[in-house]
Amino acid sequence: SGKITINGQILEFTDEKNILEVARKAGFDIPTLCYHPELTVVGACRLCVVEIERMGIQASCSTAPADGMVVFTHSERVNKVRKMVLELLLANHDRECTTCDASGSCKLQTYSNDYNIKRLRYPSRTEQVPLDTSSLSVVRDPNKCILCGLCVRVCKEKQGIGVWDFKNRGSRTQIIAAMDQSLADSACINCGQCIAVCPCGALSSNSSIAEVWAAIRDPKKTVVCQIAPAPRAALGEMFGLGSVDVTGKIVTALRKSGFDKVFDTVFTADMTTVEESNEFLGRLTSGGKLPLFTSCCPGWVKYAEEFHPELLENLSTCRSPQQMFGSVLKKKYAKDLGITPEEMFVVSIMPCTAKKYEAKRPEFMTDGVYDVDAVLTTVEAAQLFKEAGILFDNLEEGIFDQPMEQTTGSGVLFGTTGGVMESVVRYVAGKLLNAEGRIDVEFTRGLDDTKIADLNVGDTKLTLAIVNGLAAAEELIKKIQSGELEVHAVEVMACPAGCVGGGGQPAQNDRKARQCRSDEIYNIDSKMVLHKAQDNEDLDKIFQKYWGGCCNHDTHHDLHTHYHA
Ligand code: HC1
Ligand code: SF4
Repeated sequence: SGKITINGQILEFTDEKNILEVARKAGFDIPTLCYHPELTVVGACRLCVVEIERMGIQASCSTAPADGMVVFTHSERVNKVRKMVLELLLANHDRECTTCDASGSCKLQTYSNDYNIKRLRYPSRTEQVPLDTSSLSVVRDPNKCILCGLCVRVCKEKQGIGVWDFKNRGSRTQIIAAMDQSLADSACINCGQCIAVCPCGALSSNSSIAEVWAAIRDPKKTVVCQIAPAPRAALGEMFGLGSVDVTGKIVTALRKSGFDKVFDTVFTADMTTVEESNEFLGRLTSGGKLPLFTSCCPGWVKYAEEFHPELLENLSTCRSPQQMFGSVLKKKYAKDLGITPEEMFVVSIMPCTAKKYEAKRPEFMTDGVYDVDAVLTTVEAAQLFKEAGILFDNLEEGIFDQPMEQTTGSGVLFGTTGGVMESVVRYVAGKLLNAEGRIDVEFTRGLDDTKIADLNVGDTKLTLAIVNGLAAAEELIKKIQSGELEVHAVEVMACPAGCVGGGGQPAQNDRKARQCRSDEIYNIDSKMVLHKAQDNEDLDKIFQKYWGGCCNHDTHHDLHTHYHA
């Protein structure tokens, strides 16, 4: 700690790691491209330079504050360097901003405007290289890459995978998927976290908007939508509303866009809770494989398949809520409507790019057609509403369709890290203790990447673990496999903070945004009437009507699966 002078203002600093963080706290935003507060610092882009007395021009991301330092963050010299850095980057960057997915959220675009770059002194690149569109989830446009390396670092440091790598040196430097493979052939688990950190549109989601419009415009298709838990607390950000609950507005926007039926994935999140909790209780009492790992996150499932085939028996056999809904709609509800699975087109709105991959897994089909036909990320859904000319902020609140309308707060919690575990605990506690009404669980909450707690439910002693981020999951798995830790159940979500931090969520997917969305998820739960999955009466009726009850041979056939190596 000590005192530092920034732009003539004397400030105290304590544990800030670098001048950049001190300056931002003091109200001066220093531009950055290769810096991310949650990743290692490389100081490569030089945009964050500041002028320090007696030290000259230095990168503020990699310079620690020291007592007595005198710093200028926006002096003439500093801004001149920044402009030069931006101009050089722009010379090498495909400037097709009008057709770019990142337009409006691109940091290079924003800074070029902020620093008044009006004319470029350097010729722009002429050579265009092909895009990698092999992945169902992530598209890479090398022409827009500025080599900041954030994708390389997030994949290695947060997911422990390391799909991206640098190749060559100097002016020939490129970023490639390891061993020059296409992304689809790599170990990528489709989480989209590299999209979330990409500052300038080199990585984007593989958009499904065109397919969805084609289905809406096809008179032979009944188009049904389901909305995941997490987008309801984030989609409003795309329309300047902040991280507030926009569930009702999304329902209305979907109807106005031409969707025939609108359902809530929270309904099948409740369904998952019922099936998975009973699976868990069954394994506990009959000596089945433990710990039980959740399997609703398709990024985690693919990670387990790639790196931990020995754990696949531990994964819950429950399909994810997205796929349970797909199955209910194509196998059962289509019949109620008097149409074939092929005549129904199921769209889901998900915070997640891996859900696009999950939807195309061969195990999730009915009569030769996919249960879920297209997945729109939160961002893509907002783009579709914009294309439909919908004035989102003024929309009235719509309600979901019968007969799967009722939902509980526990299903909404799926959208944030710890939420699936809390739902299971509420269900199990409610069932074993015959408890009525609300049951709150504390240890499940908060955005830490690993949470472990012991819990007594009546006479049953449980040790439960929750992780988000696959690097953290890997650490936990090591502890379990070495015998250092004994747990009964583990919730794994690949993305930071769980689905609210998914790779398909709006830009500004940082810690603060994730916290706001997560807070709103708990807020929605607290405003709802019901809080445990077993209290969902529509769900009971649907279980009765379609399978003669829950957790039986027939629900197993339609709502479960089996992951193998
Ligand atoms: Fe999720 Fe799930 S919570 S995986 O994070 O279990 O994507 O939101 O839809 O399927 O319900 C995502 C979110 C989502 C599923 C549910
Ligand atoms: Fe790595 Fe996830 Fe990006 Fe795939 S989508 S490259 S796993 S960060």
